[in-house]
Amino acid sequence: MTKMSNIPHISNWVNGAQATASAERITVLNPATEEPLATVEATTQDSVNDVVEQSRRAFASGTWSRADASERYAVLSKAAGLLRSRIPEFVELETLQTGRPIREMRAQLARVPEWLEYFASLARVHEGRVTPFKGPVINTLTRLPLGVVAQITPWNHPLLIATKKMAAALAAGNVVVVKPSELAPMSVIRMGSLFREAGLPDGTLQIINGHGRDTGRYLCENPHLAKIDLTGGIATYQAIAPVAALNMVPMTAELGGKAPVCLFPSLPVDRAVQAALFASFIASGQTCVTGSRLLVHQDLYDGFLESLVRRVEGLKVGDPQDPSTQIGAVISRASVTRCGEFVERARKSDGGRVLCGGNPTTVDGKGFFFEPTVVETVPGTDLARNEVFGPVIAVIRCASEDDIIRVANNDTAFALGASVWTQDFAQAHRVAGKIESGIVWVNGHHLNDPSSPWGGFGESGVGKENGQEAFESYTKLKSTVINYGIEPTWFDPDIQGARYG
Ligand code: TXE
Repeated sequence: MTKMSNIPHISNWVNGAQATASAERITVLNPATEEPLATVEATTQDSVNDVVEQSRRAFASGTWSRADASERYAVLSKAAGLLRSRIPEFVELETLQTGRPIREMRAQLARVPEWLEYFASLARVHEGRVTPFKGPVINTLTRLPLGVVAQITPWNHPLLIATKKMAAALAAGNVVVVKPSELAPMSVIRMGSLFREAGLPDGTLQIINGHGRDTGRYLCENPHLAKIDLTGGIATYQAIAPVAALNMVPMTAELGGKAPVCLFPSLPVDRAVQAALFASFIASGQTCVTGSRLLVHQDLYDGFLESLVRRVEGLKVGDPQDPSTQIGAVISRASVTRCGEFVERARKSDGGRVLCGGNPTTVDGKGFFFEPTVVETVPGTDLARNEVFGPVIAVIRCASEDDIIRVANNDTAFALGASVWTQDFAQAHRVAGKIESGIVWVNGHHLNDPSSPWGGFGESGVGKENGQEAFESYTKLKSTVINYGIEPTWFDPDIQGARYG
């Protein structure tokens, strides 16, 4: 085990420099080896409030908030280029701190610069509007930045999720305070110096560390925020939302999911199995759109199940640094326990049949690993309804197309992602149209793009990431009404038919 004194300390990023905020520190572990990687600050309430105050000054200075669109475009584009040139170092950090296979992190991070490029472009091309206002009046609508915005980001895709939020907010001219997850903050902190190199004015992007229950809470309770953007659990949303409401702070929240993977008999069995593996086991099932419910039409079911189990048993769980590893660690010991509890409840209380996996495991005797697991169950059970956020997948036999749609829509309060797999063109449209979910993929899963709005219905959250929707959610709309012909004669004597509105 590495000695604590040998590991680096990574300070907060404030006003364009590393800043020490506290005596207390948090140790970041490598989930695959349980070894400490670094320490980060446990930022105190006073320090959080100082950072927000300095951020307010940065916003008021106008250096970024009133910068030309062309300047925002130039800085974000340059940041994209810098990030693209440094992908290998970010991949290494991301793999170490999340325990996810290097193959996944290479594929995911190679695309992250696109988010900076997309929002840079939106900043440059975004135009206001002129409304058809009655009379000799010109009414312009312009979008202004909000102010100091807080972004609370998670550990499962640390860099992707933080970058998509930062890019949208910065493109719109805001000052951003990011609080990354204490479990995997290292890649996000490194973005501070990268943005500085790209020319972002100091104080425009602040990155502070700490536990959610302390630092995250202090940040969200600060009354001077203009928006809170969270990706995390529903409990976190429920802790933050009342304060945000009292402070009249709008929220975007990207919470959990229980994505159905709807598999129809027009698919060859092998392709249905490929689809299920892809949807379910990326990131060891730790994504908000994990295909955690396989809803399989009965005409496909038996052959599918047999082949699925064989393929899942063959998945290579291993060292995340090894390019041939297919399944890495889960984020923490607590997560291993949670996966085990889901399996136990499914088996003991809900009559579920564990078809493969079901147990904690280790690699070379260490790490937080859980076997890829498939449990046959029925609608309405704990595993069919609730998010595991791990590699424990429910498979449910469904009698018909209508049955699949009914289970997909009614069995859970989440509605973030869903996929429909069929070779029947009409069925694809019919089912996709009836599924109640923020994102529906047809013959795909996990597909994303900076231009494509991302966010759920119901308990999966409010608002959207990505796309023009995200950009606009980081702005406020100002209406300027310019009169060039209506005289203010209302209270003059003997005036008939004057207009006041
Ligand atoms: O998330 P948390 P956790 C879901 C998933 C998972 C569950 C819990 O279901 O099992 O959430 O995961 C910060 N005030 N998702 O516990 O705690 C925290 O420090 C302010 C879905 O890891 O919500 C971190 O930065 N901030 C999701 C961030 O919230 C607080 C990704 C997320 O951590 C806070 C992650 C508070 N009171 C989990 N409490 C997705 N949609 O991809 C915590 N935080």
